[in-house]
Amino acid sequence: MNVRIAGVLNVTPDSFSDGGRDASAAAAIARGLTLWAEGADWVDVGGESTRPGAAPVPEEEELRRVLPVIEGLVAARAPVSIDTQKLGVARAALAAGARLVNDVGGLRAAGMAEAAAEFGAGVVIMHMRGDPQTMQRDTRYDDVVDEVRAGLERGLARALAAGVKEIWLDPGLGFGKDTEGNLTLLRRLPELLDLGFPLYVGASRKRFIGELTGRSEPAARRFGSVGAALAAVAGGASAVRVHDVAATRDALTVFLAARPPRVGAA
Ligand code: HH2
Repeated sequence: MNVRIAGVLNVTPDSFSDGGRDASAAAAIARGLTLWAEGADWVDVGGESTRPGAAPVPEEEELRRVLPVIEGLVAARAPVSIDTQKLGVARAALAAGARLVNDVGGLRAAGMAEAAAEFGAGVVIMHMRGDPQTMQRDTRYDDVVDEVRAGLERGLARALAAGVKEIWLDPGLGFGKDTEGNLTLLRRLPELLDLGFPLYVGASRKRFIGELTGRSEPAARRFGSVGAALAAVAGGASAVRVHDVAATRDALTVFLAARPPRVGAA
């Protein structure tokens, strides 16, 4: 299957989507290995919740959460990405063997792109308006796709200048976007393909899926999340970031085998 799946592993006591279930390192490593066995191409390890309104976590605490987990996963040969906005955390994770920096800050932190290049790692550049504490205060856009594109272009320029070889672009669903903004981004995702880099989309268990399906409990948004992953891939995404790896993998396998070829595609 040529669509990649990043399995979400939140090592946080306050994450919205799995309620901090993975808070102890051993449990988190076991959960990460399960995601990998279920068909994740890599495990996305994060130690700071980015849900709307979440308080920032000090660097030492974030490191304390994620490093033992990354070390355990790398020792078991599971491919790992580090979900962080902090240069110090990214560097430590890369030194421990992470292969990809997933930065919801879009490489805003000085030195982030250079660190990825230095370690020969890839980057996921995500668009976010403001930061998690403020991002849902204003979710109006003149044109959400244009603004996301402009933000991604800024991150892309940093990555290219630093010499990063593997670059993914992510519209940042839910990061300063309301339900209509998220749906507009999914419907118009093909427009972002013009940027010339593969698209990575994280819709899994997000609030807009709860709004569409009437499911307030994040874990109950699994089927809606699979629907969003299929929509993202139909729109041209090459990677999806999901909590429910087995369900997404099966759905994508069938979807990719059965979908009609794109009009005009080679
Ligand atoms: N979404 C979340 C976290 N990291 N990274 C990328 N590239 N794209 C996303 O859409 C994205 C992301 C938020 O989801 P989750 O990890 O489930 O929650 P929390 O941040 O509360 O841990």
